[in-house]
Amino acid sequence: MANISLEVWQFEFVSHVLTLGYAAMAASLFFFILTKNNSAPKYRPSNVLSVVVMVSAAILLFMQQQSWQDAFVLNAARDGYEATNALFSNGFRYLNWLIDVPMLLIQILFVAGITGLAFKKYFVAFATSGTLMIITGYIGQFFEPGRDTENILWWIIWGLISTAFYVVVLMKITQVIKEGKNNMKGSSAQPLFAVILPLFYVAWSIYPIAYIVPVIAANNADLLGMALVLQQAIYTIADISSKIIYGVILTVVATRLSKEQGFEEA
Ligand code: RET
Repeated sequence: MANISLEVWQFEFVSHVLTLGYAAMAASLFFFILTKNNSAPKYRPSNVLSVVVMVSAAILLFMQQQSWQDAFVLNAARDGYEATNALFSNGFRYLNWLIDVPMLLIQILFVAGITGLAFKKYFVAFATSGTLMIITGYIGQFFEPGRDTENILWWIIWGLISTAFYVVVLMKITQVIKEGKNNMKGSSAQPLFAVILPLFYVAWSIYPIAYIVPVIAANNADLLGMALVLQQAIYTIADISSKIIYGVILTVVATRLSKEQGFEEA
């Protein structure tokens, strides 16, 4: 990466955070496989989609960690890291989101009990707005401050276009959670399902915050290392919340609903 040197702790901290990210996805993969049959067949696609999300995230976050290792090298005095000729970017993350965002949005439909025409409508809306949100953000990150192709104006414009699609996602998911709560009236699973709304708003909104973090280094290149540390830590927290915690809640809700409906595990 161009002209960035890192303190030893900065390099190591990001290495550890990125490793935590893919290890958590690999571990949770087993949770989602092993709990699939705890719920009735109609709810199981939610677990199956969590499995898809985990595999894709574990592989792409591993690649993200490798690219971090390749981008910096310990200096001769062993008191800092210097940039190599390899680039570090968040590119792998965006590829991961391209797969995971539509999956995460669609998996909740199965647990919320949305069927028929409504299912098809939400499916199409989530797949298109989710994908467009990520593709436009992906274009924008090429212009991020600190990159060789930096261009603040284009970075902001693509970020705003992406935000427009994000607003659509938020509106639709709010409706889905409301409908799901109605479908769960009288069930002990309803309060837990309701927790997904604030969780979703917080966890998903962390991503655009991480997108703008490099702004702190726009006028001060000394802060580029700090921006990288913050951005990678924030993305990892967001990933664990939006994929694992969300998926576990959906699994527990589906298991409770199944039990209440008389489903007995074979
Ligand atoms: C971008 C670009 C800047 C504007 C906005 C963004 C939103 C990103 C979101 C990502 C969610 C990702 C998830 C991944 C899970 O695997 C693209 C950063 C609004 C909301 C949930």
